Amino acid sequence: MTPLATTPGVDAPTWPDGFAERYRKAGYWRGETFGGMLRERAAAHPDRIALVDPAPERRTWTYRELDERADRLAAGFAARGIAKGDRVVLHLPNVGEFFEVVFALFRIGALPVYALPAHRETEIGYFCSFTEAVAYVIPDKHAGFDHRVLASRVKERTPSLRHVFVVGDPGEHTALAEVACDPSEVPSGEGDPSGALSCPEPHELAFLQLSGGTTGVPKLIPRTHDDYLYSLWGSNEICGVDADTRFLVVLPAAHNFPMSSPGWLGVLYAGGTSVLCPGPDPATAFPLVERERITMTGLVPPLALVWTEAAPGSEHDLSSLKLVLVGGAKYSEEAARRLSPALGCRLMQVFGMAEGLVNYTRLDDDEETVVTTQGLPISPDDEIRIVDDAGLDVPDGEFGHLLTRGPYTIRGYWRAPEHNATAFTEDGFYLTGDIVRRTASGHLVVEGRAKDQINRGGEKVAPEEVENIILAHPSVHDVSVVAVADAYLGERSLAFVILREGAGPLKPVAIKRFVRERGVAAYKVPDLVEFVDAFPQTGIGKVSKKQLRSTAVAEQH
Ligand code: OOB
Repeated sequence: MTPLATTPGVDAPTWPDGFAERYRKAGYWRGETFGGMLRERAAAHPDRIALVDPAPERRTWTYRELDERADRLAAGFAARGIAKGDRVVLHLPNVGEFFEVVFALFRIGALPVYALPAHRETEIGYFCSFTEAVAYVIPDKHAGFDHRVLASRVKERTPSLRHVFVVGDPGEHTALAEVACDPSEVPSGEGDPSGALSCPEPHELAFLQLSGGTTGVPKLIPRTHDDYLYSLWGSNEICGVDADTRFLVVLPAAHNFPMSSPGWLGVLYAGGTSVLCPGPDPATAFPLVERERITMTGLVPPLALVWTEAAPGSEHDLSSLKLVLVGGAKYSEEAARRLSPALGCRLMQVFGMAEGLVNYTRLDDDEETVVTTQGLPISPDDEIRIVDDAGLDVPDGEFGHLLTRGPYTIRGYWRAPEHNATAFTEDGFYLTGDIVRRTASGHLVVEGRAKDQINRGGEKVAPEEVENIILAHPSVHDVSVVAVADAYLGERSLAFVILREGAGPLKPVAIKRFVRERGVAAYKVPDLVEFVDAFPQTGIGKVSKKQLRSTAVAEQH
């Protein structure tokens, strides 16, 4: 067994030297950094449009503008003492400033921690304290929610958190608009973004992504410049992304799928244009597709369904659309078959994970393959194992647990040695928790999941996290949260609750309200609540979630 290497400052197991060398030699890891990538693109085609933020009034960023603004913001961050390796929790919706901040942080080697717009105080408080973040970046208000109030509360109890930067009206915090300064004003040695000292190395961390999660708290995923950049240009080759690509960022820009598969980062890598979509519904997105001549986008299955249904009757010209990627959750074959005719473009299925491995159906796959499989890995060096419960490889065509290792799949979560011991094999394979089979052509078909997780149309819920919250309710004795089938989302969540003896009758809504009031992302509030007297048990006395799930399914029909 090869011992896992740990790069100082990375705080997580990383690729052993032999592997790293192999990935460099094979040309996967090209020794680039994100900061350097933008600088090169800005020099090569300064006046091309990199970004369009259409709302409330249309703003654009050329490659040169994005590069210069990132430099000025990097200088401002450095002047405030934000330095290489520092963590910064980024909690912005799809607005242009998101990209300025990300590239400013890349440039000084500070690490964005990508929170999702739906996250609330519980998640944000945890990200800030666990990562010992020095800064938190927010909008003033978004979707009716005042982020400044949340920020004040989190700042009060997080000693490391020195700065809150606000896009818009800052209230008691600092306006992001006031942070940027001339790079020459920053004394050298304090992270001058143009100075070599502060520049991250390609093998170092670029950012921390969030895991979908199966445990009480989400795990953080450390991605390096080398490995993530490979997933970008590898995706670009498969999806045909080039300088003419006009990508609509429909899903939250902070999620791995719209970021890198091939996503807005892939499109920037190729010199194309990303257009930010203020909302995912056809009424918002279709006019933008027409006006901005969008060629490509990425959707989760429930959205793909809504778009498929809305397109035929739409008055908008969607003919610029060439490719729609669908992934994040299982896309039913029937729904997949209807997409291309309705939208007049190609479909590509994506089965990926923030931990690394991404599979795509290919542009030259026949229709059957595109609608019935979840694709092939990006890299010839993505190692795929499909094993039975005993860990033995199963033959092609049979279902088993998917294990993977490769040039852009992490070898361990950030600061989580105990969890890493069970989430990875000793020889570095990541246990994805997905049940798949491999077809004769090597395509993977996702059949289900062994991990305790609910996939609400691409939004991942860790039952344990929700159970812990509900257990804090004074009337609750025990709780078990499971997935139930749902025609639109694929799955939704059901909390089975056993009340304490003597506790008065409770309505489902009281449990839902209790969860919501704890300040968590709305998608974690159980969709359904059912009160029961006892849970079915397994042979060794554990709660049988399998049996609970089947009870629920039976009751739905
Ligand atoms: C993407 O990333 P995550 O980290 O939010 O979730 C990963 C998990 C996978 O392990 C699998 O359980 C599920 O989401 N999943 C799919 C799927 N794509 C993801 N299950 C069935 N069919 C699919 N097509 O979700 C993600 C990251 C990059 C690209 C695309 C999706």
